Formats: sequence, structure tokens, C-alpha cells
Amino acid sequence: MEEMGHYNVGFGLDGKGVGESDPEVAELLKRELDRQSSTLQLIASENFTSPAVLAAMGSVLTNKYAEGYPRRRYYGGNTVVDEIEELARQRACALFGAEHANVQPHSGANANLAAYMALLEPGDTVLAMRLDQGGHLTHGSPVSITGKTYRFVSYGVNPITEMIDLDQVADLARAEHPKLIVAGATSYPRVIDPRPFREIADEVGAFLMFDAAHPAGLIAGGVHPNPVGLADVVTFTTHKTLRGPRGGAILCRAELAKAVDSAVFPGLQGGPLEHVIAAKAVAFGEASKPDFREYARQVLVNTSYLAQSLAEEGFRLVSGGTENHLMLLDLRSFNADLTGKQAQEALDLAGITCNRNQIPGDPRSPFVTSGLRIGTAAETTAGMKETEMAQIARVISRVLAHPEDRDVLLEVREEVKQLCAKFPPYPTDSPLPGIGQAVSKSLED
Ligand code: DSN
Repeated sequence: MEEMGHYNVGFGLDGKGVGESDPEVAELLKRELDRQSSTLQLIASENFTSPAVLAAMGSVLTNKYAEGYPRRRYYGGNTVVDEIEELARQRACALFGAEHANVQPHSGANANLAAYMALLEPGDTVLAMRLDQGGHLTHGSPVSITGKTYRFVSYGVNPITEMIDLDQVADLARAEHPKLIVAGATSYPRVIDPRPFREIADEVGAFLMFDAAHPAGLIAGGVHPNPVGLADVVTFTTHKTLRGPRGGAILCRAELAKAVDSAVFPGLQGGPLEHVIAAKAVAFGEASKPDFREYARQVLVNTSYLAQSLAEEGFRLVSGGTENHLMLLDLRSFNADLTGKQAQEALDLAGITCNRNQIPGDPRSPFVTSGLRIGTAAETTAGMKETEMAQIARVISRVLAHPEDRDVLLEVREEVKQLCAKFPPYPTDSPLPGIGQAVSKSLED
């Protein structure tokens, strides 16, 4: 904590940090900044936003109620907010080549639910990827409102290749006549090509929705195929590879705009979070710049390099490799008794943050698992490249070879700290909102 004392945490418009009025909260913010800066962030769905994105989220827009849409609000005083939301919508459309964007969903789950509300009636049949094969809770899990409201039929991966079984998708589509087919996943290490899904949807007369929550930044960066124009609706989150604020968004053709907008508000949500929408606009602007294309390219290089290095350490890669920002490790090839839960906990103690994950056909429960999901989007933002990926593979292997050896965990933690110190995710020497320097006197006192 000592060395983080020069950070201001939660820097306000008055030039004062949270610490001047609430040292208790400020201390927690400071500890989290310390954790993110001194340990490896390898959760595939996380990233480090820019200081500008943080600043927009910490702005006066949080004060404003704006139910409705630009120029059609239920409350007064929305002239500036209208311009902000319009800018975010236009930037999202330009970035992905879409006809219409809704930037209000508070999350990816809300975006998905809104898309279903726009396209379906309760009880309608939907074909989507099963959670334990790489899908998402909102792709019809029985514990999700989606699974309780619609009739989901699930496809999965081929047990040999561990890649999406398109023959199964086609067979199920022909047999079940879904009104909607969902493409997209949360723990699938391969490119998802929207074209075969479009062909299958056309053959059976279904809508196609592409959940791009994970690859949105890879699509924006031009290294993954763009589903816009092929899928009727594209949903995504703005905080994963896209590197924006925590939230969701929906893209669609103009003819579906009204149905999508009505589903988000008033169907599902109340007042939009305009401070987050401003931050989404900032992130869309950042993602349209040439250096974001370079970032997306480096994410693929880093992930592939890390995966190959981990394979050399004895870990089996689900599907035999990776083509995106994440990989799934089958731990059983390294140590048949090591569970995902034990591995995640040992890595956490050593300063390496990732999440346990079921692998296709996993004999262990979702709470225990036989796999780990590892992603490079965040540490690539911090500037890490192939050399660091090789080092990360070595430390992961060392920890998992000795998950109960406290000395090893402490040694690795120190090595990780030194590595992270070379790649601070945020500048340490400028007074930036949220993370700048040296204003929170009360924290230092
Ligand atoms: N929780 C997200 C992920 O980690 O992929 C999906 O919602």
C-alpha cells in the first residue's frame, strides 16, 4: 500500500479525491487500484479502460434522468444528454457499419434479453450454445430468465474437434424450427464465423442474433469477421476486448430499430446511465483509431503465444489452440487431480488472476471444474508482448506444479509484482480523473 500513496483515487471536479470526504471508501479504491496494478489480470472478459473512459464515467452526467431516447425524452433538461447519446449511437454505427445502435443496455445480459424481447414472444423456440459448452447464462440456461421465458434448444461443440458443431446446429434448426438462432459464446477460443449461421437461419426462416460480447474489440479492430449485415441483431458488451466502460449495446437493421429500442426502454430498463453512455462514446472513438487495430492484432499474437507456451508446459488446450483473446486449459493433462478451483485459488495467491471454467464434457461441476480460462486483453492494453507471455506461462506452470507450496507462491507473487511494475495500466505521474497523482492528502496522512 505504501508505494501507492501518491495516487489520487476518485479525483473530483473540485480537484479533491474521494479521500478528502470519505477516506474509508477511498482506501478501498486505492487497494483495488493497487491490486489491478500489481497482479496479473488474465480474466478474459476484463480490460483496463483509458483514463478518458474513467473520467466520463465519473462525470456530472450521473445526475441526469433521461428516460426515452434523443429528442423523445420524458424529462426536461436533456439537450446536452441528447447530443451525448446521439454521438455514442453514431460512433457505434460507424465503428461496426450498422444502421442502428442502442447504447442504453446496462449490461450484456440486458442487451441479450432486450434482443429476445424485440424478436420473440414468450414460449418461442431459440437455438443457442449451451453454457457448459462455451455459451452464456443468457443463452437459455434454466436458471436464467431467458431459459424460463423462451424455449431454448442447445447446440454444442464437436466432442473430437471441440469446435462448434455446425452440422448439429443445422440438424437442430431443421428439426426444431427456431424463431431465432443465437451465435456467440463466452468461453470459446475460436473465431465464430457468422456466415454459416446466416445460411442455416435463412434455410429455416429464423432470425439470427450474434452475441459479440467477447470479440467486439477484435471485430472493431478488424481481426475477426464482422457479423453486422449478416446477423439481424448484434449484441455486445463494451468492457471486454472493446476496452470501454462496463455496459452493453445492441446493433440492428433500421427496420428493427423501433422494436429494439422499445424493448430496452420501456420494456426492460428505466433511466439510462448517461455517464456510462458518454464513456461508451469515448471508447467507440478510441476503437476507431489506428492504434486500436494494432492493439487487436497484438491481442491475437499474445494469446496465441501464451497458449503455445502453456502447451509446451504440458497443458492441453481445448480445441487445440486459440484464434481470439482467450484460451481454455484442460488441467487434467498437467495433473489429473488438480481442479480448476484449486488452480484458480493457488494462482490468486501468487498474484495471477484468472477464472476456473468448465471444459466441454467436463466431469466436474461448474463450481469445481477441470479447466481454466485465460485471456490477454487486459495485459496487452498494459503493453505486454511475447516476452512477457513466455514469462507468464512459466509462472503459471510453476504455481500449478506446486499449488500448495507457500514458498513457491510467495516467490511467484514477487516475480509477478516486478513484472507488473514494468507495465502500469495507468499513468502514475499525472493528475487524471480517477487515478491521477497526489491530491488525496487525507489518504497520505
Ligand atoms: N461474465 C462474463 C464472462 O466472464 O465472460 C460473461 O457474462
